Amino acid sequence: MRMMVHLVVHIVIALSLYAALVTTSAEPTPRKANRYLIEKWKKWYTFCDINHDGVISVGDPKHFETFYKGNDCSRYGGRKTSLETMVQLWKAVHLFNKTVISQAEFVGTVKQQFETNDAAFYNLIRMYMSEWSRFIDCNGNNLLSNDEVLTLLFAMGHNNTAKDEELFFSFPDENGEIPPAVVVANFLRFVFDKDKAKPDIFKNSLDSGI
Ligand SMILES: [Ca+2]
Ligand SMILES: [Ca+2]
Repeated sequence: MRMMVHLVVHIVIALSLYAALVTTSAEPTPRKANRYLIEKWKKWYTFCDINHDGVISVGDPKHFETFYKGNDCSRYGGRKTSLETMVQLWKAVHLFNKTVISQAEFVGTVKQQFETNDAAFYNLIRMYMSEWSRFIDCNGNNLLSNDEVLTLLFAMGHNNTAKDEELFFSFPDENGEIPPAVVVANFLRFVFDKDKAKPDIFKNSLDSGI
């Protein structure tokens, strides 16, 4: 009889623990940015200050606009999206359609998007990076060559060839070229992954001072 009572008590405890667990996991958990993400977003801001004047503004995309106007790909198969589209997307993602944005405003807006509008923001960044891949694929072979990536990094004001190549060779490749999906997935990890323990190619590259 005593054993029976013990058994029942154990079952009741186990069931209530299970119920508590189920209730907890069923509750919506709000997404919160952590310090690691905020640190990465600050670096992202610095990376996008293309003309290196300390602030992101409409002056920055002008740099890559001028650069790519002199970089015609039509004889190689061409780009699959236009420079105008890339300028507009760049402004939407980095300026949130303002004319100038401080680092604090940028990080604050990204944080707000991350915490309140995550799926839409995630899809915007994924689409943005996919469009870049389509734009920089000068020979239209659906792979990104060393030359195509280095041209982009130069257009973005990152003129240290050794650092640029270090980034290029960090990606897993297919016969020396990078599938666009690899770049997109790694950039999404850079912007959205809170886990410091996971390797992050873009974070490492920015840390190394690309
Ligand atoms: Ca700037
Ligand atoms: Ca290519």
